[in-house]
Amino acid sequence: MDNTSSLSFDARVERLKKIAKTMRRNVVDMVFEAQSGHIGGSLSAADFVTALYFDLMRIDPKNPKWEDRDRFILSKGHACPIWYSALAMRGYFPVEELKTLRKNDSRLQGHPIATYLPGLDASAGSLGIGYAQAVGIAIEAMYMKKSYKTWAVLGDGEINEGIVWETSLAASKYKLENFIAIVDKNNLQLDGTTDQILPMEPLDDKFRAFGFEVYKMDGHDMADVLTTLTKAMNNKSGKPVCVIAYTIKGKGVSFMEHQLEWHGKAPNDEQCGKACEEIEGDEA
Ligand SMILES: Cc1ncc(C[n+]2csc(CCOP(=O)(O)OP(=O)(O)O)c2C)c(N)n1
Ligand SMILES: [Mg+2]
Repeated sequence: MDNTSSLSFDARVERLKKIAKTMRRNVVDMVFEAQSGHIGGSLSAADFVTALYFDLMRIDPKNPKWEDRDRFILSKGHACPIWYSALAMRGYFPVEELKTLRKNDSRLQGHPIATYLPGLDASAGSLGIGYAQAVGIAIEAMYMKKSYKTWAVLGDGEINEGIVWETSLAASKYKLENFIAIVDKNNLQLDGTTDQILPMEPLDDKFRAFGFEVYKMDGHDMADVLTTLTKAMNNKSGKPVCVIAYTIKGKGVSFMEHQLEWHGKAPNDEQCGKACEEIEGDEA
């Protein structure tokens, strides 16, 4: 956990909201600089990734391999600009390096490679694979009697993958109360709405049927995010947890919000300027 223990709940929320703005700025700047990358799904995940990295998770950036650290895997690995931003801002590597996203020889590839960068607990990009690795890590924690938590972030298109459900059965079988899946429910995937491609509702009932404790939160209301993730973190139900985060793809930039085309498109000069202005000016 970051050193926020002396702050009131409201002060923690305000602090996180400010950090989330910088996280969003970084995403826009990185994808602009690279002229490629996944912006929409990075922005939808910005608030809860911020809450985890800057308040809730027990991590030590100076000791990235610390055995007792909480684990985090962005299974929807294409949205790695938001993961890289969190890691850089927490001091795992220089913030300057964010500019190298997707460049040849960069440690910040278009899909995260765990051996390239400190702080990445698994590689991800082939949808569903990060989730399976996360559950494997949580099983290890259980056997080794470790108290760390394992967090995995899934996209709502990613959960179409069969491996997600096989993995969920295993998480339930092993009663992984140390494991928390967050589904970034932004209702869009690569080339359509999630309902057009493969309807998954009722999602809460599905995860319950697969043996999970299910919580829901507004993924852009920082107070709700902090409260719900704290509850998930302190889960003692004897079951793994799934948090359904209701979010907006492209959140924070008006012309990107809910827009399929911004799944994996880079802004031009003018769009980048407007996006940064909006993020800076946002009162939230
Ligand atoms: C196994 C696999 N199939 C297909 C893809 C191509 N792909 C990349 S992103 C994406 C859509 C993901 O949508 P979602 O999980 O909803 O992510 P988000 O909306 O948060 O960006 C797809 C199909 C992939 N990366 N891996
Ligand atoms: Mg989606």
